[in-house]
Amino acid sequence: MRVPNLSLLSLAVAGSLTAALPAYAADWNLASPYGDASFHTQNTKQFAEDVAEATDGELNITVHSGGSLIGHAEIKPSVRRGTVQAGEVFLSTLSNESPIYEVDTLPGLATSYADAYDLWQASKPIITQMFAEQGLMPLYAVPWPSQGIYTDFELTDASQLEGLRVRAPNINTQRFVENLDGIPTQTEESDIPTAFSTGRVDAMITSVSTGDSMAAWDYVSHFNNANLWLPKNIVFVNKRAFDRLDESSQQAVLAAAAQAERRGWQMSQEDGAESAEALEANGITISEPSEELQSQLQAAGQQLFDDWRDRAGDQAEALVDRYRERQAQQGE
Ligand code: PCA
Repeated sequence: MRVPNLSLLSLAVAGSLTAALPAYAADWNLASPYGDASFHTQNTKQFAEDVAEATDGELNITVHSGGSLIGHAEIKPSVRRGTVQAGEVFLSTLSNESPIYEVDTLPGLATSYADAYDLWQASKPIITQMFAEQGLMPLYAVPWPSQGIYTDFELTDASQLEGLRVRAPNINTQRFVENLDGIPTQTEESDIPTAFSTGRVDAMITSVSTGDSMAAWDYVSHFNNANLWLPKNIVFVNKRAFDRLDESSQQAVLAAAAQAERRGWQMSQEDGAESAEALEANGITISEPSEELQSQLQAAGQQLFDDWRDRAGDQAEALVDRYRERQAQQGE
């Protein structure tokens, strides 16, 4: 009996397989802490669809929402290692790395979408550089609607916050709560319902969007539209994974990212308006801060800003100067 030459046979099989495959196909995983109810996740899923379409399926990005693949704090380290190719995080949670990441949670600095966009333009070069030093590349950033205060009573005076356990999504919000003599608790968005139902928190600071997706009306009755700041999510990729794509796929990713950024800023505004309506429809009273409360919040905010300045360093100061210059030029 003649024994077939196995090595030649396997070469032939391998050859025909290669010929059947497109030039290069890649599958990326993108991890996000936010659930499917969030407009951020909807935008990121649309981004993934746009990339698949533009590359004719050669780059498939699977979005793992709601922290289902990895927890929020592990997303950036995992993308750095390359165990997942892309991620989305709440930018200000990186503040333990640098005060640069706190600029979009500084009270009174940028409280409209136009100002927040200027601040992002002023921040982008330095954030891109800091990400590049870690082998990462930002794709786009999108703000949440402005942050306000949810309570189960009508908030008219900051003294009502004394001793209250207030849920906060990042360190600067925690500091802000401390400046108001409240007791801050850092809680992920997805843990909000449990935090309230187990009595771990009495109040929270977040946007109308998160209040709506987390059914705030189950736990609180009032939203004070304090308009503290418009913090952003950032979507980014492992640079080695990006470099491995062929040129046309790289272009497709960048084009879809630019489109996702434009769409996301629009969605944030629309979702803000719709979420406010949904909150009211479910019985939440929305009010603007009284003059008294406004000046108390401003004082707590000023303290936060001054403390930030003390630890910010030259690069962070330069960023704020760049932002102010942009604003001054536009005002001319
Ligand atoms: N929602 C997220 C981040 C900011 C926001 O509006 C949260 O509260 O966790």
